[in-house]
Amino acid sequence: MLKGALITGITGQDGAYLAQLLLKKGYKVYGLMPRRSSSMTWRLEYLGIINKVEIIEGDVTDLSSLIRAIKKATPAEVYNLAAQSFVGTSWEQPVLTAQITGLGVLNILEAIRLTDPSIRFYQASTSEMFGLIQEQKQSEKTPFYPRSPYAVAKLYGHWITVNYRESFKIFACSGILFNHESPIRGIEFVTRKVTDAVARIKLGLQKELRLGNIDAKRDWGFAGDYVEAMWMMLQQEAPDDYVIATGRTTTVREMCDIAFKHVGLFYEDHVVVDPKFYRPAEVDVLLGTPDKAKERLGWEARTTLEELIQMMVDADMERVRAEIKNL
Ligand code: NAP
Ligand code: G4F
Repeated sequence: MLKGALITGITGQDGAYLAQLLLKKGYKVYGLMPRRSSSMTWRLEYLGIINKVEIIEGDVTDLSSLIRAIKKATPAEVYNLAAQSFVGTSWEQPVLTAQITGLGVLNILEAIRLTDPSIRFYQASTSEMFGLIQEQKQSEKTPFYPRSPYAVAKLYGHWITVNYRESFKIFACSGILFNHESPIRGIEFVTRKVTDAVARIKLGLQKELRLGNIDAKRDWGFAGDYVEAMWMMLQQEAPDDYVIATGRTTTVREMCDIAFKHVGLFYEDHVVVDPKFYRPAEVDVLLGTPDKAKERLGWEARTTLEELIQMMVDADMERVRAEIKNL
């Protein structure tokens, strides 16, 4: 019988790449999907795996649906990638963010505890938990200082994962992942907002790009590399927490420069700073130290920021060209 994995958030960026990876490794892949008024499966279609995964209806805020999903899939591994994951929205919908991104983790851990505590569990934690950074380079030992309702909810998810590992001996790992992007990144996040705009400007559909704080710095990697680390964590002898990052930090401004130059444009001619996109509390800089992941998991980022942004611009150029053709 094939080894089973259940992925919450399978329709998101990481869920789609992780499903693709696990299928390649021979897993039977199940994905939890909340009911939506329209289909959200475009990423699974983009990667050509929509017919290879089994979707189970459910929601991380509904414990009974999680218990049913686990009973149906009988997975060896559960990856919790579901979240209200956009930091900006977490100030507009803080309660919902806490329910999904925070308490959702507890619901899954409870479902595992009540059904099969031998299931291995991965929690999608985040560098946003470091927020107002307490050390220049953030590692597993750096104290947290969350700066948004999203980051506070994620901190709860992180600690409840650690607590269930220590309390009930559940094989639970928390991956503290720094920003990771791809051609299937949500359009609301800054990298994809930029690469989509670059394509539209180059092809004559748009003239300017309005952004918020372009001096913010992030440690950006490729999502395809990062989902490998998630799987690796669950294959170890003992559960643990790991920082996953590239070890390089770059401003939004420099990222724009890479994206615009790739198609022969200059960001200075098109980017307009608009305070509308400033956040009530900003995370100015993030820079991770992936040393533990390299040493224990043998993981390191393979894709450079230049390769990543160019890959995203190329994919958006292709999309926008197709859009124009269909006009
Ligand atoms: P994403 O694209 O926003 O995907 C989030 C997924 O969660 C979507 O499939 C979404 O479904 C689903 N979801 C939302 N509410 C749900 C609910 N109540 N029940 C079940 N599923 C629900 O995020 P991502 O970039 O793939 O990130 C994956 C995870 O890693 C998230 O937990 C995120 O917070 C965390 N993370 C991401 C990064 C990053 O840089 N990408 C870094 C660190 C941590 P719908 O689309 O239908 O709403
Ligand atoms: O792309 P962002 O929205 O990502 P952010 O806030 O760092 O969060 C992402 O990464 C986290 C990991 O650290 C994840 F946990 C989280 O789920 C998500 O995937 O913004 C990046 C930076 C911020 O400093 C923001 O203020 O870009 C700045 N920025 C400047 N102008 C902008 C914009 N961000 C967005 N989304 N839109 C702008 O116009």
